[in-house]
Amino acid sequence: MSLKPYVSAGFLVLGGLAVVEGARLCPCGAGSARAQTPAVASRTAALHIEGMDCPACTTAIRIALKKLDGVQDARVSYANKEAVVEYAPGKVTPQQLADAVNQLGYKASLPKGS
Ligand SMILES: [Cu+2]
Repeated sequence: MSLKPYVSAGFLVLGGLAVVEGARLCPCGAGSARAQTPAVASRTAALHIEGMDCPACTTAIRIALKKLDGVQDARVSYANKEAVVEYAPGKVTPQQLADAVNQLGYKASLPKGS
């Protein structure tokens, strides 16, 4: 396994937080799918994401999003440069979703008015 230069970036920013998984380790080809959990009250947010290099980057992003408390489902499209996230309002905010993606080294933006 080879470490790319940008892998270290995630460690510097986070200080005391134990979010080592935040480093951008694209599992290109090695991602494992997770079972989807049934949603209760949920809202959907669409994030625009720049910086995905290959389709497997979607796996890294999806896993990071689904780790967040309150995220019920996340679908990431490489072709559309978009993540569609089902989340529980009150537990997590769209901005926190974008922040999680940004911590991986991508650039997420929220649609205006969301
Ligand atoms: Cu990739």
